[in-house]
Amino acid sequence: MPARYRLTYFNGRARAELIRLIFHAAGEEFEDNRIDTGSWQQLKPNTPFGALPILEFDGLVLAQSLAIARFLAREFGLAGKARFDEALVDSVVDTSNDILGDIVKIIFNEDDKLKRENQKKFVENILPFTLQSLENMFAKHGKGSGYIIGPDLTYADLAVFNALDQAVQAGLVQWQFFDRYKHISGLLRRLEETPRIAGYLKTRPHTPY
Ligand SMILES: N[C@@H](CCC(=O)N[C@@H](CS)C(=O)NCC(=O)O)C(=O)O
Repeated sequence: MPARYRLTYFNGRARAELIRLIFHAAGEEFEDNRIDTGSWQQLKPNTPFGALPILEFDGLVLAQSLAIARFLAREFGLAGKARFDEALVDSVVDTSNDILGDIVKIIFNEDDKLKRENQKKFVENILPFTLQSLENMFAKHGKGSGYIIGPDLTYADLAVFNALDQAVQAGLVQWQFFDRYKHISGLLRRLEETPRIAGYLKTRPHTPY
């Protein structure tokens, strides 16, 4: 039987990887439809906003990576419990998405000088400031659970993991960079050891970004 959900994106992590991580963390089946640029030109006019990723299910189509991630997180119980917790979770996801935006801008910058400047600013200022802010969120809202908005795993944890993983995969920092942030490094270890996530990380396609 075909999977209920079909996620369409290019063959890369970028704006689809958080969605893939949500599926894997929840243990939900989906079709990971990775298309090439030729197929994209045909599909583009038939997508809601002319961009990927899109999620198709039950005859419906949803676009915008964060809208898809939030929808699935709610469906799978990974969005936070109380209304304010949901908002805190979203605030962490949006912060992680800002980091991802910075990474994408650096990777695709064709001006070498500007690229180097942005990379320096990212590694020396933006990333440390954001990591410390996330540490503060753990201390205040983690409830000693090891998850950023405790007591349970939410898609905020996956979003933090994803943004930092993409920073490492892009060669901007190494994993050791996070060691001095005790809550974050603990979370990264815990997620990497979670069987469903570990299984995916081992088998996912190798792509440059
Ligand atoms: N805010 C959107 C951005 C979507 C976006 O820019 N997608 C790019 C790939 S990362 C795309 O579809 N590019 C192909 C095109 O615009 O034709 C999201 O998060 O989904």
